[in-house]
Amino acid sequence: MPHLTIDEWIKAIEHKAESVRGVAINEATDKDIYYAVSALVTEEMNKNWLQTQERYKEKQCKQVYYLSMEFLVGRLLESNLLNSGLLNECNEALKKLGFNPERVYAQEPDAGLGNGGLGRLAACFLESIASLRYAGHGCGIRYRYGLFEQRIIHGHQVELPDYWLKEEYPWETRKAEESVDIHFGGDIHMFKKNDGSLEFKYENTDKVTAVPYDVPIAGYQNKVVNSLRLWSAESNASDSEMLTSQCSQYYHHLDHKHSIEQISGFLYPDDSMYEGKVLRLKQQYFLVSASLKSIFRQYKKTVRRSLIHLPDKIVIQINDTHPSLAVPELMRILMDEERFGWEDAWQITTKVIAYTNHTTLSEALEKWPEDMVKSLLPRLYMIIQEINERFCKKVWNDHPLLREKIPELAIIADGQVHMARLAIVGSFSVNGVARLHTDILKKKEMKSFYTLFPERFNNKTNGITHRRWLLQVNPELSSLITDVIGPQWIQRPNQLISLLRYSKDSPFLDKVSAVKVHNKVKLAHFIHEKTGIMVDEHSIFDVQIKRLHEYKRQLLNIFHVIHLYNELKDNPKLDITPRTFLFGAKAAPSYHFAKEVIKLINRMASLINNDPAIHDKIKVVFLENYNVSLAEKIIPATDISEQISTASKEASGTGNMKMMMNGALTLGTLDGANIEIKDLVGDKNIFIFGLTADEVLHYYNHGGYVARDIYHTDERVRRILDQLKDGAFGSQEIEFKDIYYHTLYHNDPYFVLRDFDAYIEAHELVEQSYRDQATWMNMSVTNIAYSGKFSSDRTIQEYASEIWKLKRMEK
Ligand code: 26V
Repeated sequence: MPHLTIDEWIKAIEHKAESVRGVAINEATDKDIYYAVSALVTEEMNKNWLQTQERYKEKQCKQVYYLSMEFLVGRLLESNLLNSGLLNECNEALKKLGFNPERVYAQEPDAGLGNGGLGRLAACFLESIASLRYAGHGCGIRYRYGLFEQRIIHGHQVELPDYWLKEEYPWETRKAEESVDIHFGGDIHMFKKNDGSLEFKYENTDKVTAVPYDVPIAGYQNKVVNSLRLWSAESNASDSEMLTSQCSQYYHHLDHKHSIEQISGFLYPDDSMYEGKVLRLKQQYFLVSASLKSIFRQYKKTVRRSLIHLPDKIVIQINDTHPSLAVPELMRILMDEERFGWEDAWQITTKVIAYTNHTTLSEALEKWPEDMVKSLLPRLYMIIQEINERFCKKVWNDHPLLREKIPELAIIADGQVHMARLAIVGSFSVNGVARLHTDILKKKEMKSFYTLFPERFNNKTNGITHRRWLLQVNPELSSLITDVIGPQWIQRPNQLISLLRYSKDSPFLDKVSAVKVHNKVKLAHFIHEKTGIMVDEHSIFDVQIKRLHEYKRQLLNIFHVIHLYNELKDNPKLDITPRTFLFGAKAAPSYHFAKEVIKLINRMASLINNDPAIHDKIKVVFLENYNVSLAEKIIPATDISEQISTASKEASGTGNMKMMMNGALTLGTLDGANIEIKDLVGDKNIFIFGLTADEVLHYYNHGGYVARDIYHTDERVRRILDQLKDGAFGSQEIEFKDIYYHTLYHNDPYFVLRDFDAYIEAHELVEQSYRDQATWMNMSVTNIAYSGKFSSDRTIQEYASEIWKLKRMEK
């Protein structure tokens, strides 16, 4: 289908609307057209999907499996059209048929199978793996409910279930014949065989069927189509088998079936505090066991050599510790099913598994109660015990200097299984996701492990797919770029650097600026439609969009807004450049403080937006239900990208990269990948403020910070906190005393007050800089020019050559 003309496209869409939806084109709805176009692009992708699989089989090339509890893919129709080389003609055909392409694409549910950074990274990685012609696939869970839908009602967050599969999902193919059985619980029997070796038999396990649903992942115009395999939990006993049974058994059966289906029931929200919930542990084992079984099946079908060669053909990257049961499960399969001895099985396992760490927040580290692991996964528990014993013995014997560290190194300690320790011990590579983050892992969080295994630790700074996050979401900017430097940047994002030649070219800067205004106008319409708030496209669009968490410091942002508001109330004539403060953030349902911050932002929005004394100089907008599709609307319209986490806390950040690539300037701390952005663009093209990671860590280790001192010495801060305590922004039901007490009585653990002054000063510099549009646009284009480094193509290239040892498929 590649070279259909627009007229042929029109015919094909008409025909598909009839054949798949049974409607004539003049009766068709946006939904009908969405399904018709999806069917057309599926046909195109399916051909390449089959061919890609055949080539992998024939060449027996090494493959990477990316195991992740989350894949935040968002909508797929437009990106599939783009990568299949069909987008432009399709758009034209749709318009000629009288349909608005954007509205057609918006018919698709936004697949929210992830919480935020970690899940979206997994989706970007799959796109880059396919675009770079690597053999690599995702393995995840087909949750029936994705991350909750957020509504803001009277300023409060309310969560609704995200039942995204209500209608047919055109991208998935159910592969019932490739189902596998997963076993939980049961009794383990040990036999001694004649040769002295041990054999394990399991009885009375609870059996769950894992059914794969495959989603094609198309590379950019290269005919490669890889797979994302999402597992769904089903009960294997059919309803009809139960017809003959007694009534009580029938209800028992239904109950059992329901509890099995719960395993792929919903995605857990990323909480402020890690909690060991048994259903989550079931989900993790379900993902790991199903994926490994299917990897083995594939290996046996194609390679047909002893499994001792597994590490030459397969590498498994685990996305955080969530799939770290892959270590004992791989050991179990190799020993109990494939009859390897411990040593060989351990050799294979530790050559196959690689682990990525995504956070150093200690409260987020996964630990499972020993008893829970023991009763849910008795055989895995035995294996973890053995891994732990051998490991601790080795440390004791070979590393006398680390003997006293054994309690912090042991995989099983104080009644808990420490998953990060299991992942490090059981893998050949441990990577952080930005330079600073990896350094902190080595020097602090995982210091003793680094002493033991220095060769395992490495950095892979995150990236984002520039095809979705620039080419697709900002077509106007993309074509301006292509006009001046040619289209090669689409395959080689580093070539964006050629834009530097145009960073002082006023006609070019004017065009880039006009595109930004155009995107802001579009977003302004959207905001008006959703919230009724009118915002000025000539105001500075100052944006913070990310999960709500104390360390990300949305509170610091809103304190600045309150400060500006106070200043304007004191002096209504104050000459400031108009600003629009935009927020998007979901709080975990049980995270009380985060929800208070959402309330405060919404409260300030309604006060400020409706205060005639402000004369529209500032507007505050909280857009509900921040997700991938909303990000796609906001990012191209952003002027200021707020990346203001407490230094050392944000492992990398990826929103910072997306906004930079769309010409926004970063206002940020020296944290995560902000540091690498700064190193590239230089101090004059970024607004950096606040404590450094070393300073923050020094305060944590040695004390010396007293939040109350700042309250007493900085009257701007005191005024804001007192306003919160005294109900200046409250109404009868709403008040913000918690924020006041939390900040002052817990000594402001994220240094909001400590960085306040530096933040205000940085904002003043932003404001002055914006007044000089020529300089601003020069800064903006400089940022775009250097953003190529943050393409996930670069990241995947590094994973592939340094960790996975994969070669690209030939063209
Ligand atoms: C933890 C939990 C615990 C409760 C159950 C659900 C759940 C889901 C996820 C997590 C861990 C989240 C860690 C994470 O998302 N880290 C982010 O990873 C990004 C990609 O590397 C990085 O850019 C962000 O800085 C980092 O916060």
